[in-house]
Amino acid sequence: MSAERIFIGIGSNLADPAAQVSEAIGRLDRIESTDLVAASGLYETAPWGIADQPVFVNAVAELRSSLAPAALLNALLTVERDTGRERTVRWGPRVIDLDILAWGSRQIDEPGLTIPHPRLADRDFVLVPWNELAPDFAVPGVGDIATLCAATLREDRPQPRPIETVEACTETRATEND
Ligand code: A4P
Ligand code: MG
Repeated sequence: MSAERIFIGIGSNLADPAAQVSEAIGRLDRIESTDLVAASGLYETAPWGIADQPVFVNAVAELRSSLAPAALLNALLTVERDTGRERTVRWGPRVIDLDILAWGSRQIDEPGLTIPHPRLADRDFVLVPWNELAPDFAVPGVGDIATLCAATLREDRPQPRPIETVEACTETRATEND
């Protein structure tokens, strides 16, 4: 397993987005030659790009993998397909969207694969969950996550809001059954 830290952005705004994001995180752990190291909490985030669409749920996961980047991207596209995504409008609603945000210190620019993800510095919905996992991580050619995260928050945009944890629901159910 390579020691490089790999970060994946996860987003959904259709068909029970929080469940889709949780399901996708589970599927990431089942990709061959790949381990899920950590996952951020889930956040409700205002749509970016096309404003007139349902709110998103976003999270970031950290992986280790011995796959090549193109092979991991392929595996992510399979997870997207298996989670029921239908490709429609760019920046439009989607059941699940998985982006490779960064791969250690690598900079890759090939047809169909750009790492680091070119639009990450604009995106509070990526940087806020990422900051939970790796505030000190330096995105090559861009900057460290904590600084990028602070710079991306805007007064004219609602901030990403953490969604309540599943543990809270489990506790409630346990009490009801007593
Ligand atoms: N591709 C190239 N580089 C990468 C990479 N680093 N990771 C190629 C993943 N894919 C990469 O992706 C199109 C192609 O990009 C892939 O097949 C791959 O070969 P896509 O996911 O079908 O395209 P898209 O997602 O419609 O477009 P784009 O520009 O990737 O959109 P984004 O950047 O994913 O943004 N608002 C909130 N609040 N939360 C969101 O999650 N997401 C979007 C989509 C818009 N607004 C949002 C959110
Ligand atoms: Mg995408």
